[in-house]
Amino acid sequence: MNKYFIILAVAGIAIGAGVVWRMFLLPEEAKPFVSGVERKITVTTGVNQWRFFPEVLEVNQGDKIIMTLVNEDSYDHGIGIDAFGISQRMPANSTITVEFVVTKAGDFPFYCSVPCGEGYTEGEKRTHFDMIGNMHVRSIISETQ
Ligand SMILES: [Cu+2]
Repeated sequence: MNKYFIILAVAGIAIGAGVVWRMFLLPEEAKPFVSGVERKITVTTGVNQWRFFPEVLEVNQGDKIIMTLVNEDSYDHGIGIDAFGISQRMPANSTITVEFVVTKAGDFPFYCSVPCGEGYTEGEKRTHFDMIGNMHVRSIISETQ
């Protein structure tokens, strides 16, 4: 038998199994969900704070997040939200917007993705690595809103 036919047949079976898994076997709460609701959120850096404001974000699964990012510092920051494929530079003294849909529920960390130094703010030493936060995505199934 032609080896290319065998390769194609194996690939076809693998893809078919994946489709069956996602359509029929995947638990309901693990399926990506889109609600069609838009939610506007603003995240700022402050000035020489090495902190995101706010550090905890609460959203509902399926919402389209329109996130306004305000960098008030005179140097660049960035925001990374790995769970939703966000890696966005926040240029100095500027406001930008990113949009994404939170298709899955859970707690997802976000962090500064651009090395931005360190310093003292209100007597406390803070660094780039302190710029972390948590995005809590409420499940459409297991939590009430
Ligand atoms: Cu940083």
